[in-house]
Amino acid sequence: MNTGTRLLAANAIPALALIALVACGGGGSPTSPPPGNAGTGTGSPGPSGAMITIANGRVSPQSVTISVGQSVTFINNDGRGRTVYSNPHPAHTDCPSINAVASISNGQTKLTNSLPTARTCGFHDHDDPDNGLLQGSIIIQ
Ligand SMILES: [Cu+2]
Repeated sequence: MNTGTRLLAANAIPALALIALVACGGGGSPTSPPPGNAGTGTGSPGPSGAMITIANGRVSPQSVTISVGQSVTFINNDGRGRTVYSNPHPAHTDCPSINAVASISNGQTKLTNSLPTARTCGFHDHDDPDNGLLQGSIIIQ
């Protein structure tokens, strides 16, 4: 008798899991973010340790140095919207704190989140990812 009951219970679990999966099938699955939005970054901004301006189709300066825990300020004066994300394109996984900038409209100022690790982080314009003028690096030390 016990064996039969156990078999029934074992069969019931996958069936319930399947029902749960189907029930969650609606929009907004966390496993499939929209392109370009992978890794919006966690945490919050730290004190700004450097400033990067986007103007005339390029970022300036292309390399800045900050201390561990600081943020970088991005200013867009390029006359059009830009998108700032961590390398590598399109995964944006190296330094998710940079992804807090994301879309930045003309005239807007945005901060990265606090960069918590001593390393060098590359970034790019997600809508023009191969344009070297819109790429740069943040050295965290
Ligand atoms: Cu990208």
